[in-house]
Amino acid sequence: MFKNVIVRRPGKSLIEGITSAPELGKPDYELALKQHDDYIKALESCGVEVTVLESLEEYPDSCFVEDTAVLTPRCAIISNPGADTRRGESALMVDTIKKFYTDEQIEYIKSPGTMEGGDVMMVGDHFYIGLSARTNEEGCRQFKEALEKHGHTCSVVPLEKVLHLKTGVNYIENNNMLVSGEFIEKEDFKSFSKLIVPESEAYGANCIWVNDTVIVPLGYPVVEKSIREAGYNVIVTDTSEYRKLDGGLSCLSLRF
Ligand code: CIR
Repeated sequence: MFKNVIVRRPGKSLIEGITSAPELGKPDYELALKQHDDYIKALESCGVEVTVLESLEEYPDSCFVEDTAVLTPRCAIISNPGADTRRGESALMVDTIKKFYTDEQIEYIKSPGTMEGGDVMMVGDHFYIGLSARTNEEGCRQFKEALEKHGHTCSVVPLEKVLHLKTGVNYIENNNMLVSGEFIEKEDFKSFSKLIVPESEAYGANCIWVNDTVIVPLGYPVVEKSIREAGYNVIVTDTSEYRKLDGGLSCLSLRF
């Protein structure tokens, strides 16, 4: 179960965030703020305490806090983002993370290693890390070493197409995994009970499990139905403005 969540308000500079899909247009800032409010409410209704950090105008993508750290029941690993414009975001999370973890529990990914938390998927004590355009081999090596020091295990999953590992695959507990595209046939995930996400709803693969509820983005009916049929309580929330910047539901929070 998760007790805590950290989010960061988007700044007005959000509209300058990194995107691979400029054809979707720039985010509407006011609508993004409203969607952020709704996201926080959805999380609170799952019984977690949400820490809301101030926006950082100098970092357009800083509301995507998931990329700045990986928080486990035993340790916190501060990332080193692979995107140049995001590199400074991780250091700015440390003070907040120190409210929840001791210095001995905190590890740091250092250059030339790069790592973004969107590439990390927790399955109990085991962590999958995507080798991606943002997380390099040295980042994976340091991450594995840090996890093992604290009694976790880790395996590396090379990515072919998507931005982050969790863009395409998400564990929703009870052995259930949402899988799309390149992850449907992956050997690494063959022992899980798979909820297959159709290509037309690929963005919907990024859902989050929070204390037996699954939060699902608005507009992905096939995904929503398969999660309900798997027996979960579902909350639907709109993330249309974050999608314009390749950001999904998981990217907007750190859950621990
Ligand atoms: C970026 O490209 O870094 C942001 N525009 C989106 C980050 C999405 N984060 C995530 O998938 N964890």
